[in-house]
Amino acid sequence: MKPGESPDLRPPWDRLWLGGHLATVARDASGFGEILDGALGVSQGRIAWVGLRKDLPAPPHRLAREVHDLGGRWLTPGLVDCHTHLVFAGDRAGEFEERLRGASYQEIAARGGGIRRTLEATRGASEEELFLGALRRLRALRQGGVTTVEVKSGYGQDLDTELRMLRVARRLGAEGLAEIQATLLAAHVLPPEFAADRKGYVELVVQDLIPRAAAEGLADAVDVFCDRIAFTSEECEEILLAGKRFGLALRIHADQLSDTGGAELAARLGARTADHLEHTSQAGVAAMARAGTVAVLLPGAFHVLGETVRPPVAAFRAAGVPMAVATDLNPGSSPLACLPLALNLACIHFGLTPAEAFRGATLHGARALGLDGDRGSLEVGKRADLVIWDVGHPREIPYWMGFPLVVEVIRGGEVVFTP
Ligand code: DI6
Ligand code: FE
Repeated sequence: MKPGESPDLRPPWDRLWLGGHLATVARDASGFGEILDGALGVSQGRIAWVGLRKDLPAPPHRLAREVHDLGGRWLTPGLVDCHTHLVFAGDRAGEFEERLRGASYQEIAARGGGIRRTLEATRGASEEELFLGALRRLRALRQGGVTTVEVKSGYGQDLDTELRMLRVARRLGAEGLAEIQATLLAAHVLPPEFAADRKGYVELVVQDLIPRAAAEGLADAVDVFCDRIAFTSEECEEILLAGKRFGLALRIHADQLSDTGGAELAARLGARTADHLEHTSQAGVAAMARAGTVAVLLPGAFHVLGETVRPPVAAFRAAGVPMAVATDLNPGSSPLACLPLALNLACIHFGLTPAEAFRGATLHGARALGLDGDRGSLEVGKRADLVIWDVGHPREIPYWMGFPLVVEVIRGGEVVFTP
């Protein structure tokens, strides 16, 4: 099918799944959007039919070239991990030990460790080394049912390394394991050569980094880390506005370690998401609700850093702010390559219901990437990115911790992974 062409969804379909249950997570369904004893037809990589098996318009073998039996298992949309730092070199297991002995993330950052440490390792790594490391982590994510992943740069903070990281993200996409959206995390940490020249770094980002990444088609979005240990709201605004001029979607690491008005900034600039949000105020929540900003919750970082202040989940819920959940996979604050485990952490630490958490890693995760019209739920016309789970009910997906529950991962109607 060529871009722009609409798929022919009439039978005979390419494939039909039945003999099990569906969690549609459809926009207008509540909870998991369960369909017991359901059926789902796929044509040309798209969902052609979803409903109760008993409502199928003809006997299964007349409807599709291949009929697959779910064996009583559950079929759900493929998971969307909408916030990862998948590309990096080295690890920070030494800092993990330091933090267990009492040092804080902020103290380690202040003495030149933290993100700076990974920046040095990443600058020294070849494209091939970065690619192979990221590929390994992408495989781990896929084992947990992930079919779409956002990948950030941000461990280079110079032209060469940032573009190299983004090229790796594009290569990962071409590999076919999952669809990749690439984000230029232009302002993550102030690089050492600009220690005495913050303005100079912002200029480099605005005048070189963003235009180059956009011109080479290497980035879909631009992100910034707005916090006391990172960049001020003014610096972030200047960078995000530059991204906007080049047609990039906007994201913000907001209010993770302190309330710096990141949520309000995201809302004011029309950012697609504000991420972390542990310290977001009521005013921030209200601004996000008015602007339609997605709240991306990252319980892995909260868990690993032993944080105590939770994001205002009840307020997001009351205000109707869509909540996505992602791994934040990175070597410092969230060495977590399992999205189902992130869902468990979102339930335990942040009080999400299992259904809210699951929606956060499907429909709302897709919305965080501007892709909710195309995937994230089982609805006719959407991409057939699907997962078959060996569970008695989808609430088990956030419930079990570290269990391999995935039986099959399907992308565009094709099986791409079986354990
Ligand atoms: N917040 C985070 O949790 C990650 N980045 C950010 O801005 C941490 C990245 C790292 O520590 O390497
Ligand atoms: Fe992050």
